[in-house]
Amino acid sequence: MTVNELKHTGLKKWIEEACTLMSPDTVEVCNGTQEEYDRMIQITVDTGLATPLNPWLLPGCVLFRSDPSDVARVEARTYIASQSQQDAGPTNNWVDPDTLKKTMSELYRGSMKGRTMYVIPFSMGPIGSNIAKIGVQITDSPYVVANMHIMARVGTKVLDVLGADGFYIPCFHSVGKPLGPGEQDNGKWPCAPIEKKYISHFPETREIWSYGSGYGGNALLGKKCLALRIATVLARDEGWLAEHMLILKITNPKGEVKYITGAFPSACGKTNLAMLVPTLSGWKVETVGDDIAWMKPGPDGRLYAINPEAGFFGVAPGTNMDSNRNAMETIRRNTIFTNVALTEEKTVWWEMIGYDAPGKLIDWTGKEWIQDKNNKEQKPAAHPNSRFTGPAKQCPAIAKEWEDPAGVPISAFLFGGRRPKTIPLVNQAKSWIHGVFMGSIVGSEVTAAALDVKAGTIRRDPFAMLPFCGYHMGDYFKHWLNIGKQNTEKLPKIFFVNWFRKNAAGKFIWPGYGDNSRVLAWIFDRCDGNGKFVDTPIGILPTPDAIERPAGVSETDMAEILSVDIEGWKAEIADVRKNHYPKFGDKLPQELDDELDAIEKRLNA
Ligand code: OXD
Ligand code: MN
Repeated sequence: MTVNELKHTGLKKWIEEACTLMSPDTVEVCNGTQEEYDRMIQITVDTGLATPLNPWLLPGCVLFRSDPSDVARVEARTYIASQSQQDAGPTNNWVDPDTLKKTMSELYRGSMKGRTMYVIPFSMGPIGSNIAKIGVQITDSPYVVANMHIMARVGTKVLDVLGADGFYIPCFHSVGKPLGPGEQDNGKWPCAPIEKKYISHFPETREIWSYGSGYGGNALLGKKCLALRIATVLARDEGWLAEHMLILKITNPKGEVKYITGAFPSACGKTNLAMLVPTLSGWKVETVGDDIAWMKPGPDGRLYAINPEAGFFGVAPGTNMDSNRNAMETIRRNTIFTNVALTEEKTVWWEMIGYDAPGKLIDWTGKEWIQDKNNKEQKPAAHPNSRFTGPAKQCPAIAKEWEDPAGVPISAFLFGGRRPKTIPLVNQAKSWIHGVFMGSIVGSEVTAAALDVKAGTIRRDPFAMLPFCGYHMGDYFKHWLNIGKQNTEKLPKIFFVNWFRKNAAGKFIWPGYGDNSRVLAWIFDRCDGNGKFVDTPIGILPTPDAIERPAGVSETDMAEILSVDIEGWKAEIADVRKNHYPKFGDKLPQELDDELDAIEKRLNA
């Protein structure tokens, strides 16, 4: 389809303006067909950016290696450009929107020279669902087009729903590397230097402008930019929730079903939990989503969730047949790998894939790599943030209702993080406000010393939304409290879980992975008012015999991870009071301050 054939006059005008600014050689409106996907992949193969993988072992799969400056989300270059700085809040970078647009317009000027501008109409959520939203991304990256084909619903069917005057979120994207006459990428991943990368959000006008990066969350604008940062603003204004949450379906041995969502900071095993294979006999877990949940009250007053995405953009290292069999099965075909290592057989390998490197590899930087297990300093063959982009429909554990436009009714919210001490295995909130308090203090131990934070310290990441909330986090807490004022008896129950407690020797006490089903079973029962419990100063905990112990966990271990560490909790409360809550200034809702006082009082009683 050509731009002239578009029915939506606003969209047509927006594309024409973008063309004038960015000067692409040609423009193509994406139709979302397999032919189009195959053509995008072929272009990247022809320009030396993609390596086709072994068609017998990994049919339909390709490997990309990005530029070393373009391997992850760039939080320091991510902006919430609201009219007033106060609205972006203390946890976001802010620039005045007019200033930012001026700066970025200069960068966009001529940025697509020598390239094709692709126009990708996409739906976040099943097409036509009343929870779904439409976006239109323009991009000069065929890699992005192919990834968007997997991660969202794209093409003509979206334009049909948009009609002549429907609402869409306009998303600009350019890798920021125009080509001279006759020039080609020639195997060099196109992007701009770090100081020219901008991932910008304009919450009032619902716009996204991204420049200079071709990677993941910076470039696949439906995901973090639209489905979280812009969607949080829409959700606040329209009375729903846009959250960094997995969605799972759990069935008990009697065949009864519940749906649970869970928010965990990055690198806490969210994808693994969404796809877990229970070790508890008779129980079943299926996947609805692994990263984002959009939830709206349904006609019966319950909250209904959809997964706005259509694929998984998962971290490869650490994914193996034990940690996540379902993910491994999902990515056996039609998958895009980025920055993993290549084997001589033209398959993929990464650290902790479950077996040693099979011979000589090409690492993510394109160099020869031979595994040397005696060399503790050896750099990894796959980048630690290397990824797979795989279609959700290929997941063996995908729930049959994962594309139900009405969504699935949620019974429980989980919050969690990596907490080696103090935080018990599972803790049910006593009330909605207590649950919001739990979400507001989510924290996770910093494991990689690469961050500007000392390894071993706790980085607070409220609701696992720190990099993803499009407005002031204090107002976001208030929004959560407001949601709790409606249909109170139908609201999901809230739980805090912690799979990462360590013993005195520094070893994990709880095995995690499939054994987390034991905790989910208790949560399931608590949603019906069942399950053995004790009421404690910090919340409702299981009795030590309420959760069936997995192999290797002794009675003493269980008592330890289900105990109330009074002194640890006093320190936790003191840390929240001194270092965390003051960040939100007078936007911190009084209810949360009161909750802090109430818990402290109970701990001192
Ligand atoms: C992600 C993240 O990539 O949370 O999903 O960082
Ligand atoms: Mn995420």
